[in-house]
Amino acid sequence: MVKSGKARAHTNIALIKYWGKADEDLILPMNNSLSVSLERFYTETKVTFSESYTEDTLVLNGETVNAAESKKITRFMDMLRAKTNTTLYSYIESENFVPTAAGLASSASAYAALASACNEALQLGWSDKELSRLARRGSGSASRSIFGGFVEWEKGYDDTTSYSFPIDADRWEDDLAMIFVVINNKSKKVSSRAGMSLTRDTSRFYQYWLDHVDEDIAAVKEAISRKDFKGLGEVIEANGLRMHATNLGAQPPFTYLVPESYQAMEVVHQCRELGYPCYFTMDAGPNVKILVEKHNQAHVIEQLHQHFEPHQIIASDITRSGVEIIE
Ligand code: 2P0
Repeated sequence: MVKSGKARAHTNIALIKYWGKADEDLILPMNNSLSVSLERFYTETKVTFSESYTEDTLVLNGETVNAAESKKITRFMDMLRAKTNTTLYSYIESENFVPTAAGLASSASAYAALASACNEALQLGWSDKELSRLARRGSGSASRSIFGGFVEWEKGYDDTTSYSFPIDADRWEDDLAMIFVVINNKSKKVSSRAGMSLTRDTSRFYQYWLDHVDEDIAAVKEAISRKDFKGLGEVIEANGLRMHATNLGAQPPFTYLVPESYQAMEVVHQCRELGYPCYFTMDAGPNVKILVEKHNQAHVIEQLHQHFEPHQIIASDITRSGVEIIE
């Protein structure tokens, strides 16, 4: 018996960050987070289950993956088998459509696509809400990549109550874009998993982070409901910087940002002075992502070109499409 399914999921960038787990095994976060899904960056994954397989195999961009990544996948597939009473092993073919220069983490789109492909292959009939819970077990941010547009991940308190859902923005997403300034795509020294764990456990600033994140979520939702770009931008920029500040308070302290990251932030400030509103956010790496209204996108890119090489600058629309079955 052979069963297969193929799905596509877009990656997402958090505007209000997920930083720290309440449960490492279930991947329950310490706080709610909120993201936008990106048109240009996605993963397509085909999963095949067969009685003839004796283990799970992952082929990523045409190459069989290393033991560490394969261990994460096996753990995810073991969890799925337990949940669905399946005994079949899988052959997973995954392709990342992310410009290689972008150096973007793809675990969000990867586990969202895998969850959906498994749903199709095993004919589980799970809803998007159930898929969001399932994807979360692979990587926290993957719970948000089940949906398009603005998405909130409700932290919940157990496996059932922690999942993401879309936020109605009356198609405001169509007017917005995100510009990536790719500083470098080398592997990071501190993985996001290790970084958020160290910070949660040791940072003197972590409680402050937790105390203020709910008000940021509320302010962002209020800004979305009014299509208030300045209101949205000011909150997301402050939230991103505050996440990075928690890392400086960890023991030992660490940072993902490098001098070129600050240079890109400075260009964002200059753009605002020139009358092109735009706001930055950074994740577990040095790259800077800039949220902009589409009608100002070309102006901001022109300013960035004065400091960065053309190949370092990649723009993407925001997609309102969630995960989809493609075969
Ligand atoms: C986010 N990041 O909200 C935050 C902001 C990075 C910085 O989610 O351990 O790959 O697999 O749950 O989802 C990156 O962490 O971590 C991340 P795990 P994940 O997008």
